[in-house]
Amino acid sequence: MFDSLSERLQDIIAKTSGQKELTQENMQDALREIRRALLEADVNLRVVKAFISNIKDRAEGENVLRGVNPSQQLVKIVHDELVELLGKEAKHLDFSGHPNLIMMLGLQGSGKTTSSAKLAIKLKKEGRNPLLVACDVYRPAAITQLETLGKETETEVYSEDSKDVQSIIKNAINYARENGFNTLILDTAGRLQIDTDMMAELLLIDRVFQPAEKLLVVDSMTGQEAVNVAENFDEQLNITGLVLTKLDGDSRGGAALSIAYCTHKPVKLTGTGEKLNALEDFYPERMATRILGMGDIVSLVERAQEVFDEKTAKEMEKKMAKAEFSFNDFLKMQSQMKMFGSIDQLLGMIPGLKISKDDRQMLSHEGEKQLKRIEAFIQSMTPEEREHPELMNSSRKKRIAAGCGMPLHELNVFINQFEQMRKMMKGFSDVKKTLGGNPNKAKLTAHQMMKNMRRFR
Ligand SMILES: Nc1nc2c(ncn2[C@@H]2O[C@H](COP(=O)(O)OP(=O)(O)OP(=O)(O)O)[C@@H](O)[C@H]2O)c(=O)[nH]1
Ligand SMILES: [Mg+2]
Repeated sequence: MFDSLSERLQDIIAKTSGQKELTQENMQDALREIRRALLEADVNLRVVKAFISNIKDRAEGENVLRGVNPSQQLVKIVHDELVELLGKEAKHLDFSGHPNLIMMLGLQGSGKTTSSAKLAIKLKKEGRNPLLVACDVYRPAAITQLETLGKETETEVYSEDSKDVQSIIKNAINYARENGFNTLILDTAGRLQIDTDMMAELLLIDRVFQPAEKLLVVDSMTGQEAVNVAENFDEQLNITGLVLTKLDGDSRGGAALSIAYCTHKPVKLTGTGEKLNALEDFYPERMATRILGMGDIVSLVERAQEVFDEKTAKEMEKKMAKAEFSFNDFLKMQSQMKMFGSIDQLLGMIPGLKISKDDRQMLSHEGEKQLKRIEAFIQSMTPEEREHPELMNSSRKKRIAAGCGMPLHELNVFINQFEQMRKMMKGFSDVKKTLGGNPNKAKLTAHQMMKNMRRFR
């Protein structure tokens, strides 16, 4: 459903990817386009305004991160704001009450009856024992429809040949208690528009039975009107959550994205098809990643945020530039790299870096093997030696070799190569810098990096 919005956002971000830094000017362009994309996708105007203003504030306030480029950082900001917009954390159904009551409400045709049956299947899978209750006593075929769905889903349906909804629910509760059902799904009647009769009935059910869940079922295809309807229902009934149906449809979907923000109520479930297993829990995080389609970049930036603490990185860069890089610095850097994941994973996450899988694995394998040997070597040194590579002499080398069980000549090779290693580290910092810019250049530098690695074998 969000395909076109998704494409638009990805295009906008791709446009910023050649830039070295996000200046106020090019940020403004990006924001203007994001705004337009959201409006075209039918996102509510209020939501768009808040969204853009939040992105702007964050982009201006955020430090430049090492290891990622500004466009990747923008992806992360847009992603986080989308998560925020969609309700931040997943909220699941409330199963309190004996029995537990879940009331489905909404306009005609929004998908209440279908979603009730889908929910029954889902709850059974989760080990609950649901009973469907036919509360739509107005539409002639409503009860038959629910009964058919009950057969298909092998769920018992409670219905009565009566127009008194209150008494039906009361009897259904007794029936459930006697027959071991722990959740009642109340399939209520829909109207073309919100009217006073409908509201009065729902309010009465709410007051008398106090269902744990009052789920407003909203058809995602209905556009901005859905936002108004949801706000209206919520004002009068204080709903507990939303079910967004027909997310499999081909409309723009922006309205559906706006409802959680406008009502401050969580989307708890989504309907994604006509089949009866097409009902899913809603996860703001997953939905945001789906819309933006850039999960890898988001996790790259998150890890960079965790790993690269600004100060250490600056210190190291200075040392590298002056070739004062010590064995300790090497260990520190290596532990940061490890937090990033394997070299293979790291290379795989860098967008635009096109090296073949074989090359990547070779690079990663060689790199990791080499790093392990150097690590063992350094760990056998005294603290002083680690800080001052120039202290190395033949008796120290003998001791260290014995300590880590490596032949002396290998240690000699290592020490001779330590200078080269500093160069390689410097090379790696250049790769990081280059990756902030042109991906084609990055490709070239990755080749240089491989050459460096080969020299170490
Ligand atoms: N594609 C798709 N169709 C859906 C979905 N949910 C419901 N529908 C369809 O929407 C139509 C209306 O669904 P119902 O469940 O009868 O809606 P309702 O809210 O109970 O309608 P009333 O009882 O008349 O108020 C049916 O044809 C369903 O198959 C969904 O997630 N995806
Ligand atoms: Mg119905």
